[in-house]
Amino acid sequence: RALGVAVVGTGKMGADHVRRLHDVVSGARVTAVVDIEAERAKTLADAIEGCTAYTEPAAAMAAQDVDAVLIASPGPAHEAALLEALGRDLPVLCEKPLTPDAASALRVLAAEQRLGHRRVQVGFMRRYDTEYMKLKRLLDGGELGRALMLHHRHRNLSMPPWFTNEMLINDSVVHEMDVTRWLLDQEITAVTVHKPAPTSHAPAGMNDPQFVLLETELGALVDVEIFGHCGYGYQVQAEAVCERGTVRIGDEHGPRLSTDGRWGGRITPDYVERFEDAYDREVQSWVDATRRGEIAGPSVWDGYAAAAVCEAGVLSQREGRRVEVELIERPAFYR
Ligand code: ISE
Repeated sequence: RALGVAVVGTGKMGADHVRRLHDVVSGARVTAVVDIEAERAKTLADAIEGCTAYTEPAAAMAAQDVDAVLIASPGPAHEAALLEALGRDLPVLCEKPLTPDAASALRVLAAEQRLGHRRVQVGFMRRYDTEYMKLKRLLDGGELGRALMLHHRHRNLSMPPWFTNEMLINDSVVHEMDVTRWLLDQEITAVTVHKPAPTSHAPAGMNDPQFVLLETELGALVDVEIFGHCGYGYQVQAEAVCERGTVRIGDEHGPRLSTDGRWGGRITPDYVERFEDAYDREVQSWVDATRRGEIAGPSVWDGYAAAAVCEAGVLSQREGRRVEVELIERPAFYR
């Protein structure tokens, strides 16, 4: 039968995943939606046959028709929902970040290991983006030689009003932390956050943009420009500098138009549109694997490692110094 999914959190991403599970993905149906805002959950549930609205994740997870959980609530709410799902041995797709700090990520790591088998995939969707996948294949193929540096640019049109300085690291740069670890197949060992004079479009107190320097265990250097209020669109680009060549991704999306003495194209306004294909591929592969009784994709270890790097990043952001990343030894369970 189709996988009955409870979607926890129905904000921008959660509502988009409900639509995706309902209209795009095969083999799954949304049987529950959960939100502390009861009305919001009810409106979504009413539009889907056989879907019930809840305000408590635990109540939804206890329902007969719920086989799996997609967590899309804000980061600080993830730990409780993850522990609840693991306690019930339910498969989970958890939006990034896994949790907002290393200690809480370690509690999830411990709970999954106690269960004895992997149940959680972390929503680092860039790993499912076609261009990132091609870049990964190129780097793994070895024809360009060793990767020496990565340059990342991560620009948002603007940020929601509740976005903080720390969230620029924990919710935005966390993506670059994950893709860096994945692309290079190395852990990140140190973080330094630099803060140029902010744009006048940033809210008071926010350092925007920021320039983040990552060091990896085999000595690669990685820079990330995070710009929350660039004001013109959503852009995510990366360049790998290798011994025998360079690769750039994310430069152009969609049709290039020539008219009226000009050429150009449209820049996507947000991540929901820019990474639509990646989200589709991510959720479909989670559903397929889950129905086969398997789990794949970014693991709780990846979520923990990214959280530890974020924690070092937030400290560096606050104290204006280079901070080394502390990781526990990788358990055999996650090898
Ligand atoms: C948002 O939460 C995301 O995850 C997006 O992918 C990221 O680009 C954006 O900066 C975050 O706010």
